[in-house]
Amino acid sequence: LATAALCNTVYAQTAPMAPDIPASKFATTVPNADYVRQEVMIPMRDGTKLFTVIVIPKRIGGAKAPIMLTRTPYNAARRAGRMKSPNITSILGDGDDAFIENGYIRVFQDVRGKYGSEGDYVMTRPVRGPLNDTKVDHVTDAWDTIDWLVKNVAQSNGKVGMVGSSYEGFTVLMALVEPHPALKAAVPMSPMVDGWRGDDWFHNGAFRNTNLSYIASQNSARGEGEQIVTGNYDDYDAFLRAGSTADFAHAYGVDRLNFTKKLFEHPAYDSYWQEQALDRILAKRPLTVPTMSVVGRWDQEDIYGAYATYAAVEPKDTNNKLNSLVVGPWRHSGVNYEGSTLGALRFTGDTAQQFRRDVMLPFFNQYLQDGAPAFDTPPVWSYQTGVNRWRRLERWPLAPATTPLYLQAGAALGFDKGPGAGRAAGTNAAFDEYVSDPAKPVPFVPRPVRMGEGTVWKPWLVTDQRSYSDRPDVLTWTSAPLAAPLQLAGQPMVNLFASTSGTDSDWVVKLIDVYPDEVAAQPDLGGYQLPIAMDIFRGRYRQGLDKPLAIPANKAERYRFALPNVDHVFLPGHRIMVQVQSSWFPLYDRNPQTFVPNIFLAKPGDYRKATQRVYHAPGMESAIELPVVNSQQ
Ligand code: PG9
Repeated sequence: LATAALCNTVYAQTAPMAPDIPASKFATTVPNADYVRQEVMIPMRDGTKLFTVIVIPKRIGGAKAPIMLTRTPYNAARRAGRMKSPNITSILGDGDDAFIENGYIRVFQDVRGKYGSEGDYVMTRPVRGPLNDTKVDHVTDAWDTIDWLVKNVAQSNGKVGMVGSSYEGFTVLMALVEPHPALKAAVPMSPMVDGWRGDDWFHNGAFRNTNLSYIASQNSARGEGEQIVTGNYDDYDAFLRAGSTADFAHAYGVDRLNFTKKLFEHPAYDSYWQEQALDRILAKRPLTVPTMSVVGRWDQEDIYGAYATYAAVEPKDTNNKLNSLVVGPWRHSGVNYEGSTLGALRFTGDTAQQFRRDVMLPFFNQYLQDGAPAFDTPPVWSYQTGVNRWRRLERWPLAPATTPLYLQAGAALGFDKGPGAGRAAGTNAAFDEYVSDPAKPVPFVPRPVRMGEGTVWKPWLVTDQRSYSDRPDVLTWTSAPLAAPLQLAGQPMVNLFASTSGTDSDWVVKLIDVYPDEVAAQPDLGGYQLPIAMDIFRGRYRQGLDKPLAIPANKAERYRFALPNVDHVFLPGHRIMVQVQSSWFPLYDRNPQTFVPNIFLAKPGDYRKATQRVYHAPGMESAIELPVVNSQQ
């Protein structure tokens, strides 16, 4: 009776025409949740409020706990809401497993201007200074956020850690520029550090066309943005038919977005890029917060930044305690997912979880959890590929110097310069040559190219290179099968003597591990050409990254650039291979091979075939200088 009366009363109070969608945000109740989830707007020093989600595990009860903070442009509500569930393990990501098990308070915040946060969005907003004349940046926003959290989250023990990958790794590094005293430890993963040298936007001056769809989706709206719709199944066709990258951007309207304009206005490594490179900024700051930089060996988006930051900061780490480096056998952000395979490669179990549980968690715990034991943080924790094992190292790189591996006549590779200083018996050629045709650029993965598909994009840096080694526009040199293991630990350097019949040129160089013809344990690896380190260099920058210069036609010039770091053992029976080509499409924009002031704006007539020569002649001994380590460490 009582219930019926209550119902009648309630119904009687709701007018038939009362609006049925609440005026303010409505959320269903999640009964029996093992966490408390709060959404707050945290005020910054300029009055802008940033949307922040705080997830507190109920199991900590009345105890105090540390906060693990991530600042993101990728929707904090979703980062803390993978699915609706009463279980904290279901609402947070796989990469949060170690934090969940150890009672951390997990916090995600939308950066200014994205999703629930107020303010203007500026892509990877530069630090206050010549590029940022406002009073706020990610440095101040992180500081203000941490200050608010430790003062307003009742369960906070006053200690905060920061973690995040890629853009979220960039915001971790930004917080270290002027860290809040409560920020006790940081793990930037695959951080975007230098957009021109080797992270997302360019590699050595060659532009990464994938960015245009990223910019469309991130910069066309505060929330979910637009997609580029080409009507082409194969991205190769879509980009080739458009013409230059600016033509492509124009065709789909993304040249109207400010960040596209900024990219097109700064094709060289000018002050715009130099002044926002975070390794350069952090090198000038005191090192006070224990920092563990993490990256995947085959990180297809930000393979540069973690090593660069570690190297820039390392001279300040006098006791080898505060600045550490972790490299796992992962793709971009793979550290936060299952890590037992990558493409065709199989590793020793879930290497990503091994790192999170056995290294990252005790690293954070010692600084953040009251009473946690000290952890002997490895200065470098590296997964050695080829032999598949984790190693604790005292420094990086291990190899004190490099040893040249010469591109010899007769498509051979060797640690000597080859017969007749580069002229193999029976050949007179002082060079090998190919024709690079911008109308038929070399694809970076087998066609059809589907850059937006995770199964194509995520493992592409371990793609079997057999599809390219026999192309007439790719040069290939191969060593004899190795009789003994060859261990590399450091950064290979390209030292190429090459000419072009054009007046500009790209040089793509790949260091490859060729598996034996038959691999009984895993037949699909028989003869596999596994990329160990590959990169591209835009020839116009050979005399200075900020000094684009035409290349004199048909004149051999020296091109010197670093490949990504390797920690790899070429096993006996394997062969070493080097490939050289002049396009890597459509990931990288095409070099027209005619010098023009700005390649973004090249016109159809600028794209011309060119004859490319790579020399192995006296005084012009092309080589890849390898970081060889002789003893097994
Ligand atoms: N690699 C992505 C990105 C970072 C920074 C700027 C632009 C893109 C990312 O995964 O966040």
